[in-house]
Amino acid sequence: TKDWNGIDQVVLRSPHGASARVSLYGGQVTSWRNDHGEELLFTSSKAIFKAPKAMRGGIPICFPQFGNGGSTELHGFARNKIWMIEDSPPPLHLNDSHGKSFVDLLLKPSDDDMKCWPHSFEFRLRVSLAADGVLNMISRIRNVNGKPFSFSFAYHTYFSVSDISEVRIEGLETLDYLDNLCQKERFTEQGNAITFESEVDRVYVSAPNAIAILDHEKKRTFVIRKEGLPDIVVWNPWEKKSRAMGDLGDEEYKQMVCVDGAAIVRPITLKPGEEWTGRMQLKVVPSSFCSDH
Ligand code: TA6
Repeated sequence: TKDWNGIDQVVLRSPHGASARVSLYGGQVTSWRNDHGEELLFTSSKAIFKAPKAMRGGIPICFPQFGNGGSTELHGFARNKIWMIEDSPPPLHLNDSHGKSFVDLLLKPSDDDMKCWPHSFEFRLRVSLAADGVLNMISRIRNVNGKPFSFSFAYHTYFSVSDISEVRIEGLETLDYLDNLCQKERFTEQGNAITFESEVDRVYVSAPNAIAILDHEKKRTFVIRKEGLPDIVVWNPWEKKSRAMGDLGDEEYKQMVCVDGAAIVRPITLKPGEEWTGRMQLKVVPSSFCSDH
């Protein structure tokens, strides 16, 4: 199918009614729905499905850099490129196709990309949807260059929540984080789950491989599992920043939270011929009685 800008999107469907949508623009997952057809990812009502920026929502991919300060544009160029569908990618060592609906995408650098980031790579992305509606993303980045290169990476995931003030994130307690609102100064999180009452923009360092986002009002919990991605980004722009963003409604910050599986604090270095794999799995479950109280 085509998205609003005429760019191809691939729709994945589970036998029980769950679905996911992947745009070839950016390799961005633009929708993930459960068996009842409820959308689980946030998309701004003011999202722009047009270059030169990724649309505001879904799961844009940040590569080869997260944030600014590197040699490429903010959050890298991968989210602003047209990816190709690859019919028979090199086999994955983990069995990720059994019983799943999936698509394999490929990104290689253009001449323009090479000007700002002069490294040859092959970036393979598999997005799959399991029969139970679990969404899986596997990124494989290979150095096909003659010399080593380093990069940072994030699955910049916009979760849909009913009211940010009622949201808690569990799994990041007591970790160190770099605060983007304080020149990346390092702080240590206290023992409680994370809640939101103002802008948050942090990179939690060496986070556990499972994190939960509890949506009290919707009585559901997102479980994020990750491999090869040591860090977790947590972002909510809150009121003031939302007003300053043209592609986000003034009040829409209440309905979103970004929680990204990422590799940022220690960039990944690949020698010629080496490949890195970063995997994220998203699942939604009803909140249990215990976590609800
Ligand atoms: O940490 C998240 C973040 O880097 C924020 O600082 C914020 O500006 C953002 O991602 C969104 O970036 P974008 O380029 O998509 O507007």
